[in-house]
Order: sequence, then structure tokens, then C-alpha cells
Amino acid sequence: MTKTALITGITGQDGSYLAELLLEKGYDVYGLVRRLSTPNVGRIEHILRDINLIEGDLTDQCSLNNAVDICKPEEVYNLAAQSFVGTSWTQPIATGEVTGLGALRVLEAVRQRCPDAKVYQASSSEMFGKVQETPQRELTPFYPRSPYGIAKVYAYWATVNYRESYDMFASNGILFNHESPRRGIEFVTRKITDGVARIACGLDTELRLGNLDAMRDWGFAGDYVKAMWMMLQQESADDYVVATGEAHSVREFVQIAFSEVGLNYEDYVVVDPKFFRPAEVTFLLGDPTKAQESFGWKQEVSFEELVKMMIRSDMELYK
Ligand code: NAP
Ligand code: G4F
Repeated sequence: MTKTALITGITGQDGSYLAELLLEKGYDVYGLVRRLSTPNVGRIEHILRDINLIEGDLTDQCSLNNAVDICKPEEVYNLAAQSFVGTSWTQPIATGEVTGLGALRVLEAVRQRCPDAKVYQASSSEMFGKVQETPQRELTPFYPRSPYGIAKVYAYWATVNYRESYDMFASNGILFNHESPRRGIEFVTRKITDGVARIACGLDTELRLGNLDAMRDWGFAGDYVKAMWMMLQQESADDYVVATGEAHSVREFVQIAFSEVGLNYEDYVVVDPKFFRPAEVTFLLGDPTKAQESFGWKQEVSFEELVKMMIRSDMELYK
């Protein structure tokens, strides 16, 4: 029988890949979209005819109740968030409202209207922040370093609490950084590949960045949405780290990206204090053993392949 899924954040990077995956699997896919002065459907334009969009906002409980009433989902993927860490210092309240309380509102809508639906919560490695253990795994204590990280910790515990209080199927995917050609332009990987492509095409002369020594465990978004789906196919709800188990610095990313177009990064990169954060997460490295052993998830795209894929795509755009 056809299953129905509701994706909040369907217009975002992960939402678009997840929608494609669920369509391939024969799901009826519904996506929550918020009203904007100009619609932001670029990432899902190619599948617009195959999915159903419902207007709503994570700050508005009525719209979430309405959305689950309309589509009566078996699976709900809560991917919507104010997801940029940098903005969480300039908009801390909005970040708390959407990224933190928004997740609680989604859980409430499901609890009240379709309590048998399975819920996926997009939790984040940012919750580990000032890391208390390396590599980070499901039992590593959280120490968030930004309003975004704090909001994600709230959403994480709300998900655990609804599972324990109401016996709901609610799982946290604690996903480490994952990127793609569809990544938002302000995140460091896309900012780099976009900047390199602009320089290679003669449209720019420099790329201004912040902390080049920050280390991240970067994977490909297309691989990570498979883990989201796999989590909801398990017998019972649980929490899982999804990561590659490899960390690389921003500098390494920059180096590979520039060398892909035959340039030396040192000739173009300018370190600009404007891009340093009030509190930095210097090093993230995940241990995906539990996800691998529980449901056989594995990374398919390597770090180098990811950088090259993003460079190729941005070069195409500028050409
Ligand atoms: P993204 O590209 O920034 O997408 C965020 C989505 O949330 C967009 O569709 C956005 O809609 C929507 N949204 C924002 N505010 C909303 C509101 N008030 N009501 C309804 N929708 C709203 O993020 P992503 O990279 O796909 O990440 C997906 C989720 O995973 C996020 O929760 C993020 O925090 C989390 N996460 C991401 C990573 C990563 O490395 N990518 C790692 C761990 C966790 P608009 O298009 O209208 O802006
Ligand atoms: O690409 P970023 O902005 O991603 P960040 O902060 O790690 O957050 C992303 O991953 C999280 C998972 O851990 C998600 F939950 C979250 O939603 C988001 O998707 O920054 C990565 C690193 C940081 O250490 C930052 O200080 O890159 C460093 N960086 C250096 N220069 C820069 C820049 N980051 C940005 N955005 N812009 C720069 O110019």
C-alpha cells in the first residue's frame, strides 16, 4: 500500500533530496512550505508535479495541525529550521522559536492528530559543540556553542520525551555536516565552491573566509537522507549518529577546491575576522557505528568526490 509522508523543510537542501528518495520508493509526498514574498521552490522545481505542497509555518501550531489533518501521514520528517549557525547569534529568538519550539509543535500536531505516525527529528552534531569526547557518538554529552545548538538540544530532548511520555515513534538523527550542490550559499562549503567558480570564470578576484582551521566531518546530503528514511523503517524508535568518521579542515576543503580549477588558494583567500563566530565549534568527528550496525547505512560519496561534485556544479552554473 502507498505510504504517505509529510516533510517540513521540503524546499531546503535535505528536503529536496528526501522528497526525491521517497518518490522513488512510491510514497505520496507532502511538503510544508511557508509563505514568502517570492516562492523558494528552486530545489524542488523538477518534482513539483509529483508532490503536494501545504502552506504552513513551524511557528504556527494551527497550520501544523491542519497539515497533518490534510495528508494523514504515516511518516513525518521534521527538517524545517533556521539552520544557519551564524544567523542564530543575530536572530536568537527566531532560531529558538523555529528550530527549538517548532519541533515541539510538530510533535504536538502528531500527538493530537495522528499519534501512530512515525516522526524523524533533524538533530545536529552542533549539539556536541565544545566536544566532551572524540569521536562523538549517541551517548556523548551535549555542550552546544550557539543559539542554534541550544535550540537543537531542546528539540532533541522534546523528541525523546514524546517517545517516552506518549509511546510515540519519534527518532533523532544526529547528523554531522552534509553538503551538496544544493547547499545554501552561506554555508562554508558552498561559499567556497561558488567563490572558486566565480574566480575561475573571471567574475571575482578574492574569497573572504573566517576560521580556516575549523574541522568538520563532511558527507554528501544524498547519502544522509537515506539514513533518515532507514531510521523510520526500524521496529522501534531510537537515536542515531550519521557521519563519515573522517574530519577535514576548512583549509583542506579550500585547497582541493582551488586545485580542481588549477589555482593555488593562497593567492585568493583572505581571512576576514567578520566571519569568525562569537563561540566556535572547532572540531567535529562522528562515530556512525550504531547506524551502520542497526540498519546497514553507509556513506557512498567520499570527501574528495563531494568537493569535486560541488565544484563541477558551480562551474557549470557560471559557464
Ligand atoms: P536548509 O537548506 O536551510 O532548509 C531549511 C528548511 O526549513 C527550508 O525549507 C526552509 O524554508 C524551512 N524553514 C525555515 N523556517 C521555517 C519556518 N518557520 N516554517 C517552515 N519552514 C521553515 O537546511 P538543510 O541543510 O536542508 O537541513 C535540514 C535540517 O537538518 C535542518 O533542521 C538542519 O538544522 C538540520 N541539520 C542539517 C545538517 C546539514 O549539515 N545540512 C546537519 C545536521 C542537521 P525556506 O525555503 O522557505 O527558507
Ligand atoms: O558551513 P558552516 O556554516 O556549518 P556549521 O556551522 O558547521 O553548521 C552546519 O552543520 C551543522 C551540523 O554540524 C548543522 F546542524 C547546521 O544546520 C549547518 O548545516 O561552518 C562550518 C565551519 C565553522 O567552523 C565556521 O566557523 O566553517 C567555518 N567557517 C570559516 N569561514 C565559515 C567561514 N563558515 C561560514 N559559514 N562562512 C565562512 O566564511
